[in-house]
Amino acid sequence: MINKKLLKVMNEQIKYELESYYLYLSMAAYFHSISLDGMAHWMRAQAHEEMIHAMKFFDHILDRGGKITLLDLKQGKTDWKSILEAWQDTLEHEQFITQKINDLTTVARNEKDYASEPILAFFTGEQIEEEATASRILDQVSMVAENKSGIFLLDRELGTRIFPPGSPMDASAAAK
Ligand code: OFO
Repeated sequence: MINKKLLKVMNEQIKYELESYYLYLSMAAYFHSISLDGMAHWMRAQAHEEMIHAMKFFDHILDRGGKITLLDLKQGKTDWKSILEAWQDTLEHEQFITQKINDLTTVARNEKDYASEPILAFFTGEQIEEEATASRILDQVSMVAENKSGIFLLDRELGTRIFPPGSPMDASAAAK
């Protein structure tokens, strides 16, 4: 049985992961609206990953006999002034999620909830990757800044991100 305090923060984490899903879906819409379909594709893949994250916590709670409580999602940002601002928000958001995973780990350790160690170790590693990727793309966007051909090339590169097969988020697969 999952520890009660941990159950509360894990239910909150489902909400944060779903808010991440929403944020990246919103960014995908923003990038589509300015014809940067590669960046939009990258964001759709990121949104797909966030749904998987939410479901990992969802299933962990169920497996351990806990009650799922789906909380209200906060209304997130729906527009950005620039490409740079969107990528800055991406990195900032991932740093926020890393803090939330750290907080979860602290609760689990204080409550001696050892069964949650594998899932929290997975997310600790995942956040290193998420921050590193967002930071690298942000650096590249800053590098090309107002250079339109640089943005065009970066957009093409980001458009090569691979989706898991059959993802409903993959617009190119739906078009086939
Ligand atoms: Fe779930 O890692 Fe990003 O937010």
